[in-house]
Amino acid sequence: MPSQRFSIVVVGDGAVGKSAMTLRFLRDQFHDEYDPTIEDSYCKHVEVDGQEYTLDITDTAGQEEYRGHWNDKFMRAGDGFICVYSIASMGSFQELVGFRNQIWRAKESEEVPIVIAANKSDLEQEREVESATGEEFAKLSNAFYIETSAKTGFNINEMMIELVREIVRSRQREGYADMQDSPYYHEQYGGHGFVEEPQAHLPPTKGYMKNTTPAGPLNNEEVETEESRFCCCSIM
Ligand SMILES: Nc1nc2c(ncn2[C@@H]2O[C@H](COP(=O)(O)OP(=O)(O)O)[C@@H](O)[C@H]2O)c(=O)[nH]1
Ligand SMILES: [Mg+2]
Repeated sequence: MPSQRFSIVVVGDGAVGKSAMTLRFLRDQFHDEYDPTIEDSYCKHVEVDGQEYTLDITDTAGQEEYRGHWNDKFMRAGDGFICVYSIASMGSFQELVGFRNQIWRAKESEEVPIVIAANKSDLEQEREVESATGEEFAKLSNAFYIETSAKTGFNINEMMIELVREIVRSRQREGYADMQDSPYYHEQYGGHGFVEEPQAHLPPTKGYMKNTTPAGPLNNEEVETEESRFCCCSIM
């Protein structure tokens, strides 16, 4: 099957680690310096569950101040979202409701592929947000919860794998709904009775990832060609 292209947007309060997570995922690197103004889009090929995907990742910055009327249009273009907070900052967790609501509003749906990333899990001593609190919020947001550390690399690849799976599942649900709308479906099934959902073959992944073993191999490769730079590494 040809590679599918997904647009991923990383949002969250300033200094929670959005850029560090993006850099860890793209290059497996971590830097300590903090530049709150950097915002960029990157492109990377990954393989998840035997299928290739091209991910266009936008690492957002600086929208915190004018979020109210910021860029619903730009959010609408996202296929999946990583909502990041720091476990060492209750304030950054409280900010997530606003980001999530903005995503829901832009997408006109509460069933959006979202991963809630509780970052800086290496700072256990400074923890202000309990795992259960983050998990509960994820449940209320129809989202996947995962604890990560850009510093150590803990669960960064897994976070992206789960987001890709969420997007795939959501597409399959949409396809299934379209199928139910089609005259063919009614002819075939009479619009009732049990039909196996197309996503049933995917392993169940809803749940809590902290301290679990890696979700599986991720063959990823940052795309370096001129063409891809041109098409997906624009500065937003
Ligand atoms: N200890 C720790 N520090 C982190 C982690 N992720 C980011 N940081 C640091 O937090 C600061 C802000 O990170 P940055 O990625 O620039 O935040 P952004 O504003 O959300 O993009 C930087 O000094 C990073 O080095 C992490 O997982 N653990
Ligand atoms: Mg940043």
